[in-house]
Amino acid sequence: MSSSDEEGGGGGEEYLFKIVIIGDSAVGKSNLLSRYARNEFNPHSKATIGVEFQTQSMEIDGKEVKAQIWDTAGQERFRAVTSAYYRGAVGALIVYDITRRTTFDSISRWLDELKTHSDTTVARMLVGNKCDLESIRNVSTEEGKSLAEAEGLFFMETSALDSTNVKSAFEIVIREIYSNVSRKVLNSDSYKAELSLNRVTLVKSETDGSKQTSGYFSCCSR
Ligand SMILES: Nc1nc2c(ncn2[C@@H]2O[C@H](COP(=O)(O)OP(=O)(O)OP(=O)(O)O)[C@@H](O)[C@H]2O)c(=O)[nH]1
Ligand SMILES: [Mg+2]
Repeated sequence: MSSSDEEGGGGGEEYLFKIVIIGDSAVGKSNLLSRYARNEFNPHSKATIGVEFQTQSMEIDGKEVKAQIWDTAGQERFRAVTSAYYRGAVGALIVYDITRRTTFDSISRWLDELKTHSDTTVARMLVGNKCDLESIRNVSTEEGKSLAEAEGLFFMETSALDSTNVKSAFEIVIREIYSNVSRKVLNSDSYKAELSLNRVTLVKSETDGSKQTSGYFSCCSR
């Protein structure tokens, strides 16, 4: 046993959430992650091979919440074992490129794959990346929004290049996971066991009135 339960101590609680980034090759998954975790952008980034992850912390309700964010290849031939990639994920960013319609058409396939491999509630955000490239836009904000509405996803348009909405996109997902974990579920033993396997610690039973609205829309073309 490592850190034991502390009654009323207020310290001791630790949260670690696994989040996956998925979407076609070259939509900007790796750059979204490097922008969020290291504030870096690489205009010449190479296609990802295999799997990488970065851990980033934020504070919610005075608690440190860590997100372990996984990035993999959009290209089938470079992908590592798919089920391992998704295992234990409680959040997902599903990314397309607003300048390439084919990447938007692939979203339903990515959603299916996510559904097939996930074993628990996953906080999902549809991300239309590269919104700095307005002049060659090929998918309208409205289309993104309505797909998100139809599928029950959060939605944002982002730019890893100029940083628009990158932090918000990740943080909304992290907050949603946090609220999923601290809100419902506390009655289900199997769910608890599952979460602790995934190294997510549950808050004792806390009546958290601050419910987040689902459907959080934002985009950069205001
Ligand atoms: N203009 C613009 N270019 C971007 C943006 N995000 C990424 N790019 C560029 O798009 C290309 C692909 O970006 P990556 O982050 O490597 O794409 P990926 O989704 O990780 O690709 P795979 O690893 O093959 O799945 C690179 O040339 C990036 O510089 C963005 O927000 N705006
Ligand atoms: Mg990549």
